[in-house]
Amino acid sequence: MNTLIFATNNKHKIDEIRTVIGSTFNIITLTEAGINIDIPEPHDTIEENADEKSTFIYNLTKKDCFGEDTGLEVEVLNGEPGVKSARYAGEGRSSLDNIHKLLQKLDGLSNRNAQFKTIISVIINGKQTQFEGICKGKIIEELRGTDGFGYDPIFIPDGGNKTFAEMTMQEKNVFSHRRKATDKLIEFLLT
Ligand code: ITT
Repeated sequence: MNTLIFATNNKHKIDEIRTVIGSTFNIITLTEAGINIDIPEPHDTIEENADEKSTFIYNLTKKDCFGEDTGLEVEVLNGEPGVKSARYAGEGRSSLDNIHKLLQKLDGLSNRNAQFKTIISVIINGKQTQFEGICKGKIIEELRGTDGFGYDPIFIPDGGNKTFAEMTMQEKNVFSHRRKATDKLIEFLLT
């Protein structure tokens, strides 16, 4: 069975991707690989930061690995918070701070269209490839639900009537950006 190191420290991402991948492949986390490091995300695009994560771990281990970078892109804010999603309210601030900043910026605006974009960057035998997953939806005006992470309490995917934070992980995976990118990764690994 293929073994891949997943270049992330985000436990929610690990759980979501493991649920999709099941037992098809063996996913090893950074902690399980004995790597205690916060991978830098110095770039201005989600694509470049995703590549940074897989390149960083490949250079360290020379093993097959992948990383992913995700951002929430809000239409009326020209794609903000986008690549800055994790630190929208400032370095070291919480997800709740990020949500409140976003809701403040959208206050009174009727266009609530947004999308999550995930880019998975995988390196197999030294060759790097990317896969994209997009989930379109709307930002609501108040927080709903306690599951999930990040911006989940304020995002309702198109075709759904609950926020991601009101869904089980299995329900979120029906719609999610991360699942769509992971499906493409699985297809690639199986061919
Ligand atoms: P790694 O870099 O270690 O993978 P991270 O938490 O820093 O983990 P990102 O830079 O990709 O991850 O994510 C940016 C932020 O976007 C993240 O901290 C969340 O606040 C938000 N985010 C990402 N995926 C999300 C999702 O599925 N639902 C809600 N918010 C999400």
